[in-house]
This record gives sequence, C-alpha cells and structure tokens, in this order.
Amino acid sequence: MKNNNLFAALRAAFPDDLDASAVETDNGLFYSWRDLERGTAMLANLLVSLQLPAGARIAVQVEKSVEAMMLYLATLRAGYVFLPLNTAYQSAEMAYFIANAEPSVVVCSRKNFGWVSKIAFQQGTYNVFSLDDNRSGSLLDRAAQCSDRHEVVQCKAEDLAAILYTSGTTGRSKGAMLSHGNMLSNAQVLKDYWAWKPGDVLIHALPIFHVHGLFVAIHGALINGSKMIWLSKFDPQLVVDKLPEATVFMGVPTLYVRLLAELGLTRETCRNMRLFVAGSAPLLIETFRAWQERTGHTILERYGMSETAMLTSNPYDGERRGGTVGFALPGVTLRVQGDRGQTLPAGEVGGIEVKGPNVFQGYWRMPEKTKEEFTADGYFRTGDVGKIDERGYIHIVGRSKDLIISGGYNVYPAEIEGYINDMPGVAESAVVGVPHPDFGEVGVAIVIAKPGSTLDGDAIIAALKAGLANFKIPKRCFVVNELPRNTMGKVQKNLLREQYKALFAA
Ligand code: MCA
Ligand code: AMP
Repeated sequence: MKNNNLFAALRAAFPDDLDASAVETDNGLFYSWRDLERGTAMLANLLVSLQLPAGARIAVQVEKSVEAMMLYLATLRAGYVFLPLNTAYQSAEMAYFIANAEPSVVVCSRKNFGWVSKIAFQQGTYNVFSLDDNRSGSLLDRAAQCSDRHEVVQCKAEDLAAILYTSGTTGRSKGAMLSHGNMLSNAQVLKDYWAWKPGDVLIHALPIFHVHGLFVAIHGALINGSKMIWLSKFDPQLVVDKLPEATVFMGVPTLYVRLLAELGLTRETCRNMRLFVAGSAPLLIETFRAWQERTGHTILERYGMSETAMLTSNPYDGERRGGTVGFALPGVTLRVQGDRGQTLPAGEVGGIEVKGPNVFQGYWRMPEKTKEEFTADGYFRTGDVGKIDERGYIHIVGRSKDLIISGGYNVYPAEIEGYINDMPGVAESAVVGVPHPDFGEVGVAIVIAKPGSTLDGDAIIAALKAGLANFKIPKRCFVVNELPRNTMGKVQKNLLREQYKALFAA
C-alpha cells in the first residue's frame, strides 16, 4: 500500500550521500542528512513511547532551531498532528489554544516552562517538555534515550498532519486542519513550478510557526534534497553575507524592504541566486522595482493561506508581473465571484474562491464554521477580494475579512477591540490598518471614553502589551469623542483608514 505520509516523500528525496550537509546554521553547526534521519527517528520514537492516542496533537511554542524543525518532521513521521504556535503568544492566547486543541504533548522554551506547563496541566495535558535553541531541554534528553531507527507510520492522504490557528473575523481563532495529502500535493507542485534544481541552496530566514517558513520553505528544500542555510532569526546583514552561497530566498515583503536598506545588497552578492520568492502580504510595486534595479532579479510573488497553503504564483519562466500574484497553481481552480454568486469575467472585482487538493479539511471542531466558508459547489471562500486581468494574472485588491497583515503576521481587529473594550472607562473602540513603510501595514486604535472617564492612548497600549503578542499591539492609540458611523450606526472603518493613512508616511 502506498504510504501518503508527507515525511515519507521528504525522506525519499534525501540525497544518496547521507553524510552531505543538509543544514548549516548561523552559529556554525552542520547537520547532515543522516543527522536529520536519526534525529527525527529518535524524536518519533519518543512520541511513540508516550502511547498517545491516534490523531494526538503536539503543540509546540519554541524558539527557531533545527531541533524544532526535526520535532515537526518527527511528528509527521510518527503520524501525529503538529500544532505550531507563535513565540510571541502570551498566557491568555496559549490558554485558548491548549484548551481548544487539547494537545497530548506540549513543548515550550525552558524560560516559559513554569507558566506553560501550568496551563497544560490545568487542561489535563501532562506530557510537557522543554526545548531551547541551544540543543538543550528535556525533550532532547528523553529522545537521546530512544532508538535512532523508526519506520515511517503509514498514512492516508486525508490524515491530519498539522493544525494552524488562524483568527476569524469575529470570535476566537480557528484551527485550520491540513492533511498529509494537502501539503504533499502543494510541495510537489511548487518543486516543479519554481523549477527547483539539483544543487539549490535555500536561505531559511523566516519563523517556523506559519505556512511560509514551516511548509513552503522547509518542504521546498527537503523535497528537492537541498541544503538550507538556517538563520535563527531574520538579520538583513547576515542574509546579505550568505547570499553568495545561496540560490533561493523566501521572505515576507518586510524582509525585502529591510534588505534593500543594506548597502551590501548588490548584483555581485546575488550572483549565484536563482529565485527570490515573496508572499504572505502584498509586495509594494516600489519594492518590486527597487529590487529589480538593485539586484537584477525579479521577485516572484505568490499567494497563499493557512487554510490552503499556496494558491497562486507568478511564473518561473514567463513574465513576473509586479502587483499581481500570478496564476492559479496547477491543480488549483480559482474564480472571482460577484455578490449574487455569479462568476465574474476578467477585469471585474469580486471575492476569490478556490478549490484543489491543497484546500484544508476544515476548522478543528467547528463544522458549522467550516460549512459557512465553503460554497455549495465546494469552493473555499478566501475572504480576499481580487480580479483576474485580461492576461490571466490574479490581482488581490483588498479583503472582505477585517484583517490587518503586519510584517506578514495577521492581526484581527475584532480581537484587539475586544481587549480594549474590556478596559475600564472605554465605551467603544475601532482598530484599523494603515500603511507603514517597514511592516506594510500596522494597526491603529481609535477609542471613545465612557462619559465621565478620561483615557490615555499610551496607557491603553501599555495595558495591551501586558496581555497580547507584541506584533498585535496597535502602534498608536487615539482617544476621540466619536467614531464615524453609517446610517445603520456601524463604524465606518474605511473613513478611519483614510483619516489616519498618512500617520507613518515614509
Ligand atoms: C515585530 N514587531 C512587529 C512585527 N514584528 N510589529 C508589527 N508587525 C510585525 N510583524 C514589533 C514588535 O512588537 C516589537 O515592538 C518590535 O517590532 C521588535 O520586535 P522583534 O521581534 O525584534 O522584531 P523583528 O525581529 O524585527 O521582526 C520583524 C519581522 C517579523 C522579521 C518582520 O515580524 C517576521 O519574521 N515576520 C514574518 C512573519 C511570517 O513568517 N509570516 C508568514 C505567515 P516593541 O518594541 O514595541 O515591543 S504564513 C502566511 O501568511 C501565508 C499562508 C502565506 O501566504 O505565506
Ligand atoms: P494567513 O491567515 O496567515 O494564512 O494569511 C493568509 C492571507 O494572507 C491571505 O488570505 C491574504 O489576505 C494574505 N496574503 C498571502 N499572500 C499574499 C500576497 N502575495 N499578496 C497579498 N496578500 C497575501
């Protein structure tokens, strides 16, 4: 029987020479393909030894490290479900994810072990391990006692491989369930579409708790048997230093903006580069052009979502058009729908809907929510608004979901407004996204006080910082007397966006 375990496909692409370098880190460590094989086998055996139920979730909030990547691969290998969590999440956020996902195992940094294990124990999860980015922690201590041989578990294509939490327009985060088949199909398509070649070397500079860094980058390199130059965090100068040794780079637009500020970024440093990929947020046309001018390379922009992995891409060989996200990937069907559910012709703007083997299995324990997001004929509503131009290129022109994408991270205004509205003296608030030269877009809060109360914008920001992931904090907070409203009394966020749009003008 064919094994649809994603790890089996990645493992099959390892080069014959298992002693060749697979990962080289920014602190001078080398990992061979054999190290990845043995390390993932030991971690998988540790998971097996815990006698977890089928479909068990392994929740992981740790700093970026090769061992953390191996834990992801080991989870696939053992047939369990990986649940990556942003390192910026604080206790209220973590408590929600752990309560909602009911993981059987929680892995966290040593410095967070106290509070994270407390949350886990309260929720009945007793397998709590630590893992730090210096090859230490109880997870590795325990794995060191396990065999380095492990047979990859048999999986069906529809078996779950990962749950990625993504916030909704209202209410709490939803866990997007991705299967082995979803991710394998996407990895195989991208290998061909982006023409991965023998000898390619990827600079891995993204965090590994979202689709871009965890799936697109890691699967891309591994399924091509390609070496990764592994940066523990994005450092533009270090990327420039490493560019001459690499052929492929992937980043959110903020990474490109920051790289352009490096004088060392030249045609010469990019001489061996083959491909620069951008996505997760809109790439400004100015950045696209400045990059072309400085490096001689045309960034390839693509578009994806946690629920679908990659959906569209500019072509590798054909014209890469700035301001567009290219064409639907092979196997993906994409349409633009009007208000009455009719498919719109080229040039008309509407809701982007998609179908394909990459589209997720639904939201974790939210069948009703899942149903709402699919059309009767099985298309997933992305919540993105766009059009297809006369040449077939897809343009994303906006979002019907109330979402801010800041430096490639999603921020849901409803969540932040909820926190602000609960503060003493606050009558109401609105959080909107405004342009920002570094992060592309950032949140700004506009707040009204209750009669008789006096509020201070800075104090509101300070209070938010105490409870929320740092990237979600609005960069500014204004206290005003009233919010603009339409005749139905609904706050007109478009007017607020307009009013504050020049706040961070470059
Ligand atoms: C950091 N800060 C931010 C952000 N990151 N503010 C707004 N938006 C952000 N993204 C703030 C912190 O709150 C802090 O503020 C200050 O900047 C410094 O924090 P630090 O962590 O040191 O920042 P950094 O290291 O400079 O990080 C910036 C970054 C990072 C490298 C651009 O945000 C990043 O790695 N972004 C990539 C996200 C990503 O991988 N997205 C892919 C999602 P203060 O000092 O006031 O506390 S996958 C996806 O979207 C789909 C599926 C797809 O298509 O790929
Ligand atoms: P996430 O919820 O993190 O999966 O983010 C998915 C969202 O990121 C999509 O629905 C889009 O709104 C946005 N996105 C991803 N890639 C691009 C891109 N190249 N251009 C514009 N928006 C993008």
